[in-house]
Amino acid sequence: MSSIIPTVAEYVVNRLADLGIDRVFGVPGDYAFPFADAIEECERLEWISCANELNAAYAADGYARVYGASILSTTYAVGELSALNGVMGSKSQRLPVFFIVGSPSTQIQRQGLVTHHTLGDGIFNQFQSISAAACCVSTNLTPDNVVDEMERVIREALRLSAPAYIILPMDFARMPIMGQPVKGQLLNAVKRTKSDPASLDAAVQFVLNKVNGAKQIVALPSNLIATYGLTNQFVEFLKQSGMSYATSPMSKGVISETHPNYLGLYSGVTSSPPALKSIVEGADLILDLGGLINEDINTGNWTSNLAPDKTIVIGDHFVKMGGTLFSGVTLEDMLIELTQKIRPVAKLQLDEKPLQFPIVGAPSDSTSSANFYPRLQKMLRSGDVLVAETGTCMLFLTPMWLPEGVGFQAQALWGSIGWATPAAEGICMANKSGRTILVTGDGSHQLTANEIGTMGRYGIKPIIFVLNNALYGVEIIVSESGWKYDDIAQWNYSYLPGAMGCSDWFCAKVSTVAELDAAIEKANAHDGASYIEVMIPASESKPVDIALQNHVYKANIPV
Ligand SMILES: Cc1ncc(C[n+]2csc(CCOP(=O)(O)OP(=O)(O)O)c2C)c(N)n1
Ligand SMILES: [Mg+2]
Repeated sequence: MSSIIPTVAEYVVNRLADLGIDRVFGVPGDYAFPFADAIEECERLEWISCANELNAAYAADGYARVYGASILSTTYAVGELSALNGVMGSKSQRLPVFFIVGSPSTQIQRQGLVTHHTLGDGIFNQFQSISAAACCVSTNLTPDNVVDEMERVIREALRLSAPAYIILPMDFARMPIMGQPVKGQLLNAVKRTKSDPASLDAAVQFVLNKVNGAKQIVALPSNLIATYGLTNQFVEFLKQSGMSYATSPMSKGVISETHPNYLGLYSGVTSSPPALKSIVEGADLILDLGGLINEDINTGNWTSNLAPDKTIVIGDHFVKMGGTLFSGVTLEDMLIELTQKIRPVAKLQLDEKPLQFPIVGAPSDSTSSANFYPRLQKMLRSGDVLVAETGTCMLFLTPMWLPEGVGFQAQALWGSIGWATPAAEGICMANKSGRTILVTGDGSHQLTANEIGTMGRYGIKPIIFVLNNALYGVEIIVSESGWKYDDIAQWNYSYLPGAMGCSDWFCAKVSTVAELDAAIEKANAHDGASYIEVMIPASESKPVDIALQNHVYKANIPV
């Protein structure tokens, strides 16, 4: 920090850097210069200039998935409003993103001056409520509230695992703070909210009684296990209880798929292996760790059948079964207590094991989904994180069995196309353990492809597969074909990295299996980023049967 007493902007960025976050994703703008200056001066933080604010928000989302929290910085109004879909996505996916915004000075605001990035009406606070709605907590900082407010905001963002909105007028930003600065701790050392002891005892006893009275028990961990940093605790719980578990499209990757108690991917009629549906639904007790399992896409369009009277939901801060509800209990404390007190339970038997997809296709065959996905699966190795975009690829990637140590990230609930490309940037920057492999459809990629230039500029080394079918293919699958609005502009994707200044990238366009094999071999060996455009026949995207469409969109809405 430049002065002995830090300025408000310096204090904010340093207090967030205390958490161990080492990058800030953003786009600078004059009202936010004090933040940008403080970030550039802070040795613990690197400023990552993204192509636009939406990309920055997606990148911050990706970073928070791996590290546990992240920082996003934009200017007032035009910047923050551009970021909002991304920040709202982080709220939906339960990720703490500290969203810091610089605003016009209080001198400008008090005089009601007509100034840029406003509606010219002298009203300055009308965008705050919009941005704050994408967050779980918000604060308007001043020199005298900044110390207390930063503690409150950090605590709330971590308690609710969701974004925090921090806005700071430009003049206040350059003033010294009042009060005693707080030196924070690294994220994994921060004490999280504790449960009410009596409620915790009662909830734990309730769950144990149900467990003791059940013979076939299955756990369904959600993404909250990862966002609250509870993966190791859940592994310990599995060790003590011996309980079988399944993931779902929304929670794929939160926990190993090689564990002996792993059953597969539960997703209603689209469960994999298919027999898993009856195993999960036939259990006499289901521990739903998160409470979002019955989302439509997560359950093959609500084809799940999890009896409420057999399902205990252990949520972020509550435990619920039918009309019985315990509040004031955290998921973390529940897992810790249950790990200590649970008796070993029977392992569920499912004979079908998730497998390596067989490698198919002759060298001269055209590339297709059938020959691409097995090759992708084969190239995965421990430490890799597979990033999956919304679109047809999700239908292939969620049932794909992942080798040990391979992570999986998707925006399965919010589902905003374009997320995956910048998110892969943030994930790659936070993922110190291995490679980051992005799979995106061409249509989705067109929304945010300009972030490739940022990746090249900062020298990160993702492996990117762009699936070129010249269509919004998945939209055809879920509706009638023939609409022109599902055709997209035909780009030469493999030229993009070069055009965006990415040097030392291995780029290829592949349309035969031999070319695909050669490109994967090259990408595996290349010490640099790779960008592989894979041609996929448009004819693969066929509408599902009209009866199924009606079932999905008209008939099968749960009441
Ligand atoms: C921001 C946003 N806009 C529109 C949609 C609707 N949508 C969902 S998937 C999709 C098409 C994806 O096409 P592509 O990435 O090419 O994948 P494909 O299915 O062709 O492999 C669209 C437009 C969305 N989910 N998010
Ligand atoms: Mg497409």
